Amino acid sequence: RVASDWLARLPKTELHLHIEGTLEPELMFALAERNGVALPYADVDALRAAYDFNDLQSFLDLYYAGADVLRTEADFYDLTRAYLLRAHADGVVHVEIFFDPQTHTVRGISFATVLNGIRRALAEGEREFGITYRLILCFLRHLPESDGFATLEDAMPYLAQIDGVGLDSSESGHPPQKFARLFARCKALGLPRVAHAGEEGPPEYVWQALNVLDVSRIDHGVRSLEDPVLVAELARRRTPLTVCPLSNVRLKVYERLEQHPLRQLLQAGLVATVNSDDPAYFGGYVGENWRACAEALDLTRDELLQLARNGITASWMDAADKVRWL
Ligand code: ES4
Ligand code: ZN
Repeated sequence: RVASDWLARLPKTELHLHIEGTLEPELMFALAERNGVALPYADVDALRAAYDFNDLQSFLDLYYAGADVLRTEADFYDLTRAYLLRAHADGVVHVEIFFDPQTHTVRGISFATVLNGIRRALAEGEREFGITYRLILCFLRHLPESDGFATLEDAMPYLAQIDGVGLDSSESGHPPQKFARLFARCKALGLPRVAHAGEEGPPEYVWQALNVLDVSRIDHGVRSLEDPVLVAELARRRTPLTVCPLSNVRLKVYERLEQHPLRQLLQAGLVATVNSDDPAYFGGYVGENWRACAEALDLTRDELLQLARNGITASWMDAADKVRWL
């Protein structure tokens, strides 16, 4: 068993983190009060008790409802600031954060309000804690591709402040293929691309993310293990997987953490990384994901070091920073 202080000091990255998924019940109630929003829960405990999910969709329903308390630039700043305090405490040196503009613009909140609040906290976090960052705009795949194009239009004045695009929300029934033209447009604009694939969806969705969307990373990707030809291709291309172990257990991709295939991914030669996804909803920030996996899977020092190195390698941080951490 590895020492917990050794694990705590390991330089960590977070490459799969939905900022809306860091909204803790306490902050949700505080923002509801500040903005005059009524929540359908008596208190924080009643809300937390509702975090008992059967699958991805049952989580997403609560996640989108909770995001309704986010209204002003100060709200997005406070949300991101609270997350960065947690990340810093966990020894995170670099974060790549997803945000879902469509969740907010549909409620009449401007793209700039969302972006400015998040970025102000990120810039401050780098000055204060040295946490470097990238920001990734995610398109919601349960909505039509035309909605994604409208969101890309909203983003056009701010492209210099967006480091890449992703694809999230309900996977089943919404294959990457559905967004072929949108991602081609993003590629033409020079935006790096990632996509959630192979979380609940089949290996075929991972193939589409690679070959149709031309992504440089796969978010989740755990179901790739069902297709040996796909595993060989991911290893050959060195395409990183941003794996979220506690998320996978909470959303019942795996019944218990002991059954999580993190070690198998490493042994197959894949660039697997450890991330937290929606930590306020899934019961653990990135440090807890590392600790829980080290324990449940009895990971060795070498395996943990490999995961940490994978996080640096898979990130979009500056080359000089990679050299510094590797
Ligand atoms: C998500 Cl766990 C997960 N999967 C897909 N989309 C998401 N958005 C927020 N969390
Ligand atoms: Zn995710």
